[in-house]
Amino acid sequence: MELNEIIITRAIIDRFYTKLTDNLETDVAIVGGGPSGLIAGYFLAKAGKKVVMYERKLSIGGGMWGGGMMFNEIVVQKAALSILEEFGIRCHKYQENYYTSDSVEAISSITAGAMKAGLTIFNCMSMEDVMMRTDKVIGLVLNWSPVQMAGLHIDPLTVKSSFVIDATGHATEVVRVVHQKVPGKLKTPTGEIEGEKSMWSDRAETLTLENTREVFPGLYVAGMAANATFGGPRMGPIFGGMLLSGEKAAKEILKRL
Ligand code: 48H
Repeated sequence: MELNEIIITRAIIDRFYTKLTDNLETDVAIVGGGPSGLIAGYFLAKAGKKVVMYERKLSIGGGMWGGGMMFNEIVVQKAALSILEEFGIRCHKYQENYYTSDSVEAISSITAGAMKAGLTIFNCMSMEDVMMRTDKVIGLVLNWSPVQMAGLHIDPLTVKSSFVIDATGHATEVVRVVHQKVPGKLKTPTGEIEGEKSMWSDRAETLTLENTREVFPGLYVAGMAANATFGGPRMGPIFGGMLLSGEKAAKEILKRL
């Protein structure tokens, strides 16, 4: 049978339109497709929740692809091994409490696992604002990343969700937007963004987990964004904290859905 270009085009438009309209109102909207966001999405979707992720870049995976300084291996401590196992990711015991995995295998397996569990991902889309009702985040304001990159003056569209997770990594973009709109109202010690501190792997890994919580009504932080919001240090290319943070964000939100 001869292939028809218009059917190919129609198939893409129809399917994408369905995916888009199916996700205008969700339980959870995750901004950022790095390891913490993907793990949060996986556990929420696995629990049967309607969960959608928006990632600015074409590729999903955030800072995990590059391992440490483009040496594409990651280190994971024992506490997070169960998460690697959940996705069938192979790991190598380097020494007691230090395990390594190929970063490409890790992020591609997590992405596939999360999608198969039910997570919907939109790539090339960026959060540029949030939707709020009297001091509560109730959704996201989105635009195509290429629109932002080109600096075009094109109005965004809006989606609604019961909870939003800021998993935008070091940039902490959702929290920054909220802070800009309602300064001094974050649930941090100062009400402001505390800011990421210098490298201290051990402390950072513990604090990442502690800092994974609601920072403003309706808005949770996970991964590096949690540390930057609450003033934790960075940890370098050890990823257990990111994985466990995603899991904790999902568990905390599940208690409230
Ligand atoms: C849509 C956005 C927007 C936006 C950003 O940086 P990530 O990998 O995030 P985490 O927290 O899951 O993982 C952090 C880890 O990769 C890391 O950097 C570590 C462990 N560093 C330690 C150290 O010492 O440096 O992913 C965040 C994702 C990226 O893909 C961005 O493109 C995306 O969020 N993003 N997506 N709308 N406004 N802002």
